[in-house]
Amino acid sequence: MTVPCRTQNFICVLFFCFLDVENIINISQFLRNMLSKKKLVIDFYTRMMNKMYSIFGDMPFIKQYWPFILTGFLCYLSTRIFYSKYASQDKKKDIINSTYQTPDEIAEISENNSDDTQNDENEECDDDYQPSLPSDLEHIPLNYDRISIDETIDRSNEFYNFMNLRRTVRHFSQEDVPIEVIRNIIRTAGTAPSGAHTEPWTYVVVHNMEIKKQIREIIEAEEEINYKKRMGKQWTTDLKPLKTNWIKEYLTDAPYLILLFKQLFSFKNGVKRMHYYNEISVCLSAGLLMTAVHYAGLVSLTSTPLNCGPALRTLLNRPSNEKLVLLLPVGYPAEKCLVPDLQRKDLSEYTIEML
Ligand code: IYR
Repeated sequence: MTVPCRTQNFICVLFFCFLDVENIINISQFLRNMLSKKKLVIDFYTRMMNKMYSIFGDMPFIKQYWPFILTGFLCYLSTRIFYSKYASQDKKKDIINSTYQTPDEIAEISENNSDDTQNDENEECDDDYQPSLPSDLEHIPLNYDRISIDETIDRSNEFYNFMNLRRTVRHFSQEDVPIEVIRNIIRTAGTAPSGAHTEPWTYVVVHNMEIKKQIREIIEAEEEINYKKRMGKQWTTDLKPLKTNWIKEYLTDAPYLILLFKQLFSFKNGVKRMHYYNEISVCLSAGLLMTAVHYAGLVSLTSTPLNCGPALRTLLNRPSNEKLVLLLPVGYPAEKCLVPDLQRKDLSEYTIEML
């Protein structure tokens, strides 16, 4: 049977459409896998060739024009290879520009890109890996005291009422706070859960006025550009009711500045330790820190100094595997401290109950 010329053309077009970037990558990965299993490859190749011959044997168009089709395909392939080479160079640039991805980020399938391929590492032998925690880590009984349901209800209510009093403060008293209090607050923050118990946080506590002044200089200079040029009209308009700007007296008024860095990875006994979910872990720790500050009768501000991370990291001598996440001034509120009269959303506005 002879396949019509138009159908053969259609098959060629389909073939090229099918070979988009992802498919080229998939095919090359597939070929690499196959090469590691030579016998399978030979079998597969023989079967493919027989199949191709039986298909194309009945297609005079393809039979006649195969050199053009092949040339077209090779041109297509070299363009793709050229493209992916540049894409991988861009990727390297991204790493240098610190868009370093941890294994959890690599493993995550984005919402609009369903991908069931496994992380390449999974194909390696299990013996190549050693856990960061001891492999014979003991599991012990939970230290837990059960309280009555009435007490649970009372405590949850009391704690909510207490936490509801927490306010973000931008006007600090210069009154000092014992370092012991700050240490206990950070100890509390250190009880946060973290990815694979990697505890990927570094808390830098600054009390020294000279360093606080330098931090303020760096932040005010950068925030002035942020507010005037980078943040945009909508953002600065949204911030107007909160009366924030690039002048940040709290950076020298508050007795303590706590700078929280996320550690992307670390080294333990010369072995690199991956810090999974490091940003989430650090944010959980920050939540506990804020709670502990409030419980200790102090106030804080969870500030995110935009574009100041590298300069502050350098000033504070932190290594390049650490990135600044938050800066919190901590202390007592100024005597005539004002806060914006904000209302919190009602529970029903941000909760969906499926009871
Ligand atoms: N980081 C700036 C701007 C800022 C941004 C947000 I979103 C705020 O809620 C508050 C301030 C600053 O600290 O002024």
